[in-house]
Amino acid sequence: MFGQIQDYQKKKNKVIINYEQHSGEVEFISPSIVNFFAPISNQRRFSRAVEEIKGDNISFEVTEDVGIILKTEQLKVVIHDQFKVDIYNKDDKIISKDYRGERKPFIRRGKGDIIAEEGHQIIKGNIKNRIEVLKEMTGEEYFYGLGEQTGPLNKKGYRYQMWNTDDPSPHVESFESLYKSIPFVIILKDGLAYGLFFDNTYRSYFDLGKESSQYLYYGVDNGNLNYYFIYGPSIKEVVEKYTYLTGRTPLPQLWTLGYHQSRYSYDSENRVREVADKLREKDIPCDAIYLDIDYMDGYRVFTWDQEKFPNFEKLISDLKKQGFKVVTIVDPGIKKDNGYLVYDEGLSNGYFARDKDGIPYVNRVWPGESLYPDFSSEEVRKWWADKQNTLLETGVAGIWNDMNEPASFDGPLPADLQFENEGHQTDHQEIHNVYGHLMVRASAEGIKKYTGKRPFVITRAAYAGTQKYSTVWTGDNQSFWEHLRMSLPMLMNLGLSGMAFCGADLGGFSFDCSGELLSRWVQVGAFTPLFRNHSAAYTRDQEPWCFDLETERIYRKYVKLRYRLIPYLYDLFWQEQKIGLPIIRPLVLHYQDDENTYELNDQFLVGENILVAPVVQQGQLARAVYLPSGKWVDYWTKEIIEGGRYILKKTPLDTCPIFIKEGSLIPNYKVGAYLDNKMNQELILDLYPGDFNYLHYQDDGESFNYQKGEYNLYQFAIACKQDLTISIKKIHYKYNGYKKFTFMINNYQAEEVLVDGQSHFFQNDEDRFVLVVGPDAKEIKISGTGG
Ligand code: MIG
Repeated sequence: MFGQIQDYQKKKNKVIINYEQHSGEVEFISPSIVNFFAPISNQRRFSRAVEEIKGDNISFEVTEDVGIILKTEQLKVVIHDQFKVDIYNKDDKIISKDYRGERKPFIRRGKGDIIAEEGHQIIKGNIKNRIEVLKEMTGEEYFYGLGEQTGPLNKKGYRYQMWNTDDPSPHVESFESLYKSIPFVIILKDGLAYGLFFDNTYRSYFDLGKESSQYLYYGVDNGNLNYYFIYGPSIKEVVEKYTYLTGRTPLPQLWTLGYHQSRYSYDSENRVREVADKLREKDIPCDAIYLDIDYMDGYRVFTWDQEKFPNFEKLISDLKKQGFKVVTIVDPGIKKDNGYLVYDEGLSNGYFARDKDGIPYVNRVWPGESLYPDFSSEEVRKWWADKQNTLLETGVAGIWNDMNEPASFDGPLPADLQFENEGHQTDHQEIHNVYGHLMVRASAEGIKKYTGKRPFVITRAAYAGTQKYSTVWTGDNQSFWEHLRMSLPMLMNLGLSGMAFCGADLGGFSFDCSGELLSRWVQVGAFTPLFRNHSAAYTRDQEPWCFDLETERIYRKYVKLRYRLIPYLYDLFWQEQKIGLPIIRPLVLHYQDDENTYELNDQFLVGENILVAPVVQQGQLARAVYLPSGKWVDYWTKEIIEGGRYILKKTPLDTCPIFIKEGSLIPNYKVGAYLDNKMNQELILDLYPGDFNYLHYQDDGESFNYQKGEYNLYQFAIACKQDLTISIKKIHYKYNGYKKFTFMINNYQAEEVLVDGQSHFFQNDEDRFVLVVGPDAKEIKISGTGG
């Protein structure tokens, strides 16, 4: 396609290579991130994912040998004819090599036509695309990321398609696409990791060994060749650098980390009040209740049904008094209906996508005949941001954007549907995968503008970089054990793909949940960043009290565990917005040298310190748990266990195996009915002795004042020989801080405690001791036994 190298020029961080047929650009974003670009469809460089890169000067050498050799302090990139590239690390080890041979698909034998007639799926041969990138594979690679996909953690042997898809049938491993498109893969080989991010919004294909064992394949039909090679060598660094490019989830409001109760639909004021009262009566902490499509007046977005919700504002303010936030669904489809304000405004201003003849395009979704706002236009996004206020001014606290793949009932949107695209008109093929991304960008901007608070948006469709605007959920799963099991690798890979704030419908959306399934699901949900029970119309009620007393008890236990852990989760979000690491993580992220962790599908870490090994099979009363090397403490029994091996754990229905890494401090809050940061005057420190530092972050949990410095940062330095020393330092102190600290020190019995030199009261319990100190304590010296 490119031909032979003619000549090249160096320009700042870039080298432009002129080939016989095209030109290619190689640009260093940092010493370990390199972008490869070639204008194929047009000359314009434009990204929906990468909004700004700092453009620091990167120093690199250019020499010529068998190819053009570019060398930074981290990488050696060798560019050849045909724009083939080979990349070495600084030790001159080959990391990635373009494949030069012919495509050699595995042989597929069979009488295709007859099988197809019977209704079986036939796997088509290799796809040919206009733009193709093939990289050599040796068979020793592990693949992670790729956003929200079915199948296991390691994507080796799978093929995926980037095309946002709403398919309500049960998600299974043969699905090549779901609702989100994140064209980013992390490759781990010989203990070294790198990422490939193909920033092109057109329908694209990733084949990671399904077609052949000799190469991986990326293909796309349109747009430009535009991809980033991101060297780690740790997975952590790959994720950090990928999110440096595409952005990070900003600090959320604290309440969004609480428990959320949803249903398709709580469709009247009475029903909503009933659910709210029940949550309080049953002592199940909860921060948010969702209104699904039936709250609207005939599915007209930015309206509500006056009969079923005659006192909408009063409902919301009453719920507020009970400590609930309300999140309302808003779909993109605008009902075609003269006299309906949103439709009239959209039509008269030309805000809807048009067909190739310039006529506003109509398809069908919930409201019947509907039109699609063109979110690729800044003006439309501004209008949409302003529309949010219709709901926000009533007290609604968050916006749920669904159906934004975009979905349609009368066949797919035509390929030649026209979009404004910031003045560079284009068609549906380019916009499809970013339609939801652009919609939630507008929603988030509206919430920020009208509430002044950190926006909470939840979306089904997404593209690379959507994490800047919205949290995501994984769409219409089912109440299957299989889907509980699958949600773990799916959420872990979403996290590695930048979507730190993610969750699956707890209990399953479609189909009927059972008490046992719900009990196991809440044991997972309690740790997923988004913690929301949601279920479909016509399925049996799925609120925690609709099964039996045992289910209700287990549910309460894990929701309360979640509420205890809130400050730990919030600390993870505070770190995340600086480095981009997800909240729930596959073990390989922290134990990259331990091959036992490479394919752990049913265990995860919460941050670095909590390991969760949930039960995801019906009736399973024991399970194997892999503990990486080091010491781990069983969260329930406080037993200390030597890692680097598998152990067997009993798992009665109310027990989810949880382990805390020795040398951890897990900050806790007292559990209340809901989260109110102003009430959190006491921090409880669940301490597992060791030698380490822990940083704890505190702010008002809702506003942007932290950006003006109104927050606290505490450093806890723990040293444990025989004696235990805890030093508390206020590294930054500009917010109304805690009134006391309660330390719960596990597996340690104290004999004497000195706080800043004064002898201090403490209390030994069975396997730990408890100590309460004032807000200004600086140094705690403990002599005793344990640790
Ligand atoms: O199924 O708004 O994924 O969460 O409850 C049709 C109704 C449309 C799909 C979403 C689901 C939501 C439902 N929606």
